[in-house]
Amino acid sequence: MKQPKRYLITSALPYVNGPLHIGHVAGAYLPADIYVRYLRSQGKDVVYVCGSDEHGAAITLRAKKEGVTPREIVDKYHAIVKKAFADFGMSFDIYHRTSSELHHETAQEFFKVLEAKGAFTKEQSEQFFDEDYQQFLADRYVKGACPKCDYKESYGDQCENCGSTLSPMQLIDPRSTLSGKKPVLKSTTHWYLPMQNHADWLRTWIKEGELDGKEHHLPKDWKNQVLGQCLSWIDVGEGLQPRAMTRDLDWGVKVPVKDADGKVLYVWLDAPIGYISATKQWAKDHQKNWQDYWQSEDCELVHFIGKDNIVFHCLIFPIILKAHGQYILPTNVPANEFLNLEGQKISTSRQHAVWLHEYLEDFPGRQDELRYVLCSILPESRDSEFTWKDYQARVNNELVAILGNFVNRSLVLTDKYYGGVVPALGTDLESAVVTDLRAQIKASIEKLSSNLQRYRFREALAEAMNLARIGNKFLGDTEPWKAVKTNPGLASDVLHLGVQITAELGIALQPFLPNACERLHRMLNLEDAGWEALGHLNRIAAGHQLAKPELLFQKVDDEIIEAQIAKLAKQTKPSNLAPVKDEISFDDFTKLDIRTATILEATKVPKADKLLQLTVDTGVDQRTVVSGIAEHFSPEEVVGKQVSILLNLAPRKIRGVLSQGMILMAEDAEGKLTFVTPQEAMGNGCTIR
Ligand code: B3M
Ligand code: ZN
Repeated sequence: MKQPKRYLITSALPYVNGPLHIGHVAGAYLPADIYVRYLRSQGKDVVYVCGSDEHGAAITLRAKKEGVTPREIVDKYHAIVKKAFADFGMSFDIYHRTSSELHHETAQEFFKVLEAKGAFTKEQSEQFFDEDYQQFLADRYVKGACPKCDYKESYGDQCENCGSTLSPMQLIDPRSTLSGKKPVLKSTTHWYLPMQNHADWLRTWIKEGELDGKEHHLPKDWKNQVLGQCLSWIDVGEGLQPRAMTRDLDWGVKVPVKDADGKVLYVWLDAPIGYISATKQWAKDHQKNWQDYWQSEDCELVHFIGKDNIVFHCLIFPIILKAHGQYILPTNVPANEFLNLEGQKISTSRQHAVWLHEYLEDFPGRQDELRYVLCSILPESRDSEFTWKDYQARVNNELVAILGNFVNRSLVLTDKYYGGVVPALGTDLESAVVTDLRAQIKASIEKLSSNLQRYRFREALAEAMNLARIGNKFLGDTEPWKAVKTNPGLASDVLHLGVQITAELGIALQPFLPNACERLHRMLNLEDAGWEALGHLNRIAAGHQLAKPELLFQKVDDEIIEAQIAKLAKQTKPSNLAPVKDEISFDDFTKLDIRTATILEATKVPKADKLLQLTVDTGVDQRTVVSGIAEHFSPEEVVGKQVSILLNLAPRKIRGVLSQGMILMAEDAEGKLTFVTPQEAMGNGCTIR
């Protein structure tokens, strides 16, 4: 493979229908930022683009929910998202937006070229339509059960539960997200991308890394799950199908041809073109040539995304780029899996999320702590999990206790013994020890680089941190704080090397912890240096004056973590609530005679695992009730409990026992039961209404 002269790196354009959470960061942003910083550190010519995805049903539905226009939604969240990225320190060369004029022009121009080249077919078909709203229902306008995993709240374009990409017609029991009603079918005309015609070259390109008979990329470098998802799209079931590239909507990029009134480009056609328009804007702003990146074989294109975007970046966008004829294709799409949070899926709608902008407010100046923790748990090959306890443990036990501790010991001792003037490396330390130290450091750095090249950022970070571990062990083995009295030459040799290792860390960790490395360079009184300076243990000359050492990281206290856990519990809405029942009249309600009562006796019903037979004091009488709670409560546990009872339920024989009434229970989505008990003890027989 020839070495690229330029790099074009993209991170998925987030829909600006809400703020960003740590799942987004771990999916498509942090890994790309690390990679880009690594490339820049090597002096590579790289442009890193991103921007807001401002079209599509994600936006218009949010606007409807908030009762405002789509324009207001994108303006509001674009500002929030852009600021959160900037405050977090994402090193985009440009953060653009798809509602910009330049983007609309670029996307329309692209469409016209494709249309002229015959890349589309125009077809009439039946689509879901909401009669109440007089609107076609594409993508997220339809909900229903996912045909793959049966998740009941799946969208028409994608199941948020299993990540499958869908089309509305595949949903089971479809319903309109506008009226909630079952949609009807109505005929409409759209431009389709005949994906099935592209299966052969896509397969060879993805699987063999070959394009137009030439080597394109190393297929073994692609992640297994990315390859697997692509190949199953191409070859499993019915294989690739035509996919509509236009929509009947009024928010989006207008279809730029005749007879297309009221139609816009499918958001997944316009959004990836957003990468191109962002690059164009950047080029304009910096007197560069965007074609050097998008239309040059010397450039390498890499898309960083989450797994739910694989098909769009590995199949649909490449088809479009190739059909256009002048564009390069991505050499890799290192998609990540999902990040879970405290045992559950992250969910914007349920507010089960750690929002990036709130983290930055709650943890000012601690961007690197979040970068460190997220990078340590990146869902690179399988889903992974963020918990606040783990966050605390990694910060305290790794950043503070390993990295911070090593840097601090090296610099503080040098400050104390030598006034911060770096001593020379003499010959008091055994040369075998020095040689071994150099070899260990070199080996770690080689692994670090090779992991970075292969987009394995978790392992890369572990190798970079290993340098601090090596340093700690070295200090522990040689004990300069003792040697300074007994063998001063040995102590100065050790601290010379300790400071050199600290300087190595300043380069090796820079892609991961840019802010900490800046502080480190300040303490070292040293200019930042590129990757080529790494691994020689010679960045600092003897006699160099260091600045005063400070602590590199601070511990995170228990209270801070507890506050975050409590905040999350408070904001998270419960999942899978039972659907709302049909309306009843007030009269219907008053027919229910619900009272306070106390359980006097409880026994298991023989041969019935689920049933307890209860004797209950209802205030009006004592009666027998059979209750299906035996798997949740033992008889001893329930005796003496005050409960609520539905008194006038028709008596019923259950397993031979006549049950007169029903004990009321609250049940959560996981099936956990608890009694409905008055806040304060009351007499029995009080009415509940
Ligand atoms: N906006 C989907 C998402 O946020 C989408 C990515 C576009 S990348 C061109 O998951
Ligand atoms: Zn599903």
